[in-house]
Amino acid sequence: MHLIPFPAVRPGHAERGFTLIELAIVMFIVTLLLGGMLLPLSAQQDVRAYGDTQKILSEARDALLGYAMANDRLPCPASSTSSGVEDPVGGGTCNYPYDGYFPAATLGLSPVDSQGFLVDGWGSDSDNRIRYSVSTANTNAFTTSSGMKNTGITVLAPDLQVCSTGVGMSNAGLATAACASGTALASDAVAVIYSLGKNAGSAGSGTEETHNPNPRSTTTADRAFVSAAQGSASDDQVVWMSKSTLFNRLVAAGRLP
Ligand SMILES: [Ca+2]
Ligand SMILES: [Ca+2]
Repeated sequence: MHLIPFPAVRPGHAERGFTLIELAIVMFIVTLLLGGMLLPLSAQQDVRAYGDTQKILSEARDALLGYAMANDRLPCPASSTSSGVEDPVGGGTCNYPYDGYFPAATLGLSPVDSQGFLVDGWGSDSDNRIRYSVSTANTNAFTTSSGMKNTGITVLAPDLQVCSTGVGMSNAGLATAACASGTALASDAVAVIYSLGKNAGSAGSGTEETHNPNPRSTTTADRAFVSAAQGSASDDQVVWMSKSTLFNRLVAAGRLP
């Protein structure tokens, strides 16, 4: 009885070379398949990070409303060294009204990084910290204890602006910064909360997002922010608190008028 192994293992046989070619083809196909799978995977991760960030921003806004109802004022933004605590503690005249961070420690919110700052869904780098800005209108009434009640609901005029584009913005970098005509998504916002988005590590290079203060922006912080469509000009994710929402909650809580 003669059993001959198959495929043949005899040196020099033609089928040996053929097997190697087959292996190469299989590896080539596997590489193609993996490549095809990796792209959708990263796209899926982006969708998840974007969604997580939107949820974090929305919860942050709710937490601010809760804080306002309990404390008769909004917290001041945290500074880069205050470990997520408002600066100054106790509110009043905020040290960083337009270019500070969300005071997660003051509000007891998570997820925070090792230094107490609320972070977005894109990572845990210091650039992934959630930004928070608050109106200084009516002599800081919104961040001063009982400031809103003492000023009166009819006099209060929060002045943060959220523009759909930075194009044509007037007085950028000045106290009177304003959206171009027809581009204001809000012109009387009390607070603006935002993430620098996926490009946080190099944030600020997009023509729109340069109007939102971030570590690499050369634009002076001001009261106007840009919430543009997601794209090369901006990937920042921006939410804001409207005057009506805040007043509605404060009246319901018996804090106003
Ligand atoms: Ca960005
Ligand atoms: Ca700005």
